[in-house]
Amino acid sequence: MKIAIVCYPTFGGSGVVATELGLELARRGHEIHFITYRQPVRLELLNQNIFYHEVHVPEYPLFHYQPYELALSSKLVDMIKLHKIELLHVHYAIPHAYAGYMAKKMLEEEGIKVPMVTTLHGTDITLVGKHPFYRPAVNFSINQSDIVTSVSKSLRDDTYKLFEIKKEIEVIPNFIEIDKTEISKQAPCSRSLMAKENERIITHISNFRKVKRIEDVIRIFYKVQEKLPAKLMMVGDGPEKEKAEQLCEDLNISNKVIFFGNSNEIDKILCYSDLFLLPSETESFGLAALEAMACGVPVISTNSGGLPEVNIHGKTGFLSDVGNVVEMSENAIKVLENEDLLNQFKSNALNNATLFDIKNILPLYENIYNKALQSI
Ligand code: GMT
Repeated sequence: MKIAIVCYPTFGGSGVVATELGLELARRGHEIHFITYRQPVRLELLNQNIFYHEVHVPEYPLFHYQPYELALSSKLVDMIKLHKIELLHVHYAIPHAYAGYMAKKMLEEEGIKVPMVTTLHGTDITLVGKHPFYRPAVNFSINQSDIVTSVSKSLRDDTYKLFEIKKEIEVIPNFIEIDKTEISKQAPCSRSLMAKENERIITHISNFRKVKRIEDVIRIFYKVQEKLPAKLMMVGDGPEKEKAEQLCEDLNISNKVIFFGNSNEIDKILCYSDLFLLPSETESFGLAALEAMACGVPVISTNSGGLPEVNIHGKTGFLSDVGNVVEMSENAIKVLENEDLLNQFKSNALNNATLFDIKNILPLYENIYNKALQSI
């Protein structure tokens, strides 16, 4: 199949999922065209069957806001015609499904029919999409998609609650490439560079937005390091990072916390981690938690959104109500101070992650694509 993928090219989970999906589809012989404003962070261009088309938005001083949706839909029309693309897969309702719908309509004028699959990722629904300023457009674009998928049951249910959706939403969970993590596990793990032998290593990875409750990460760690020797690895960048660094100074734990910034070496950091913290306000899925589990790292998280579908309470980690820092730190200590329990959780985490291996999930997308092609 010739497929166009539209996504956000940033470090966010949706961009990662879209990129990894495209790469695996290309390996299976499909021709994949990424169409976005920057090369996606995990996209290696020197792959067979991979193409990247950049959307340029010309700056014009008259406009207060430059019209990205217009540039994207025009680029979609041009690329779909030029490369005879058969199917459009947009990740994120805002603004991709909206721009995709316009592209479809323009193409229809020329007698070209291209089905559109829309994958909902969370922020486009539970955080931004439901805002009254966007809601009608999001509602419309979802209903106009030929097939709609969501990354968790929880996100599917939220979408039905928040919008008037007339279509069936199919759940296709996010995935991990187990083979790749197995290969990276063979590389030497430089744990000794980061912590002493007797110290436990706790890790958090995110884009440091408010929804990630970074302060809770620091406060959980604060309580843990009072009970046992530990280090905290903070990976990622975003608006809450400076505040987090300040809080570490105020709590006098800066010497135990390492801020890495954005990193392309997540596996190398996870290889020496003993525990992963994800105390988010909401999380449609929690791809970062799954990536940690695939490296055998148990997870202490909240029970919000789709997290219980990934992190199994009492098995791969523990779940708590949002903001319950005391319980999350007690659970962290429980796992970290008992070597046998920690090892049991590590192996459970890895086993559960294998259920989300790309090999199991990719055929679900291929089925959806075939269904979409038959629907037009
Ligand atoms: O919240 C993020 O870290 C980024 C965000 C995005 O918009 O890319 O992630 C969303 O999509 C990911 C991939 O499907 C999910 O794993 C995240 O849980 C989801 N974030 C939220 O729902 C807040």
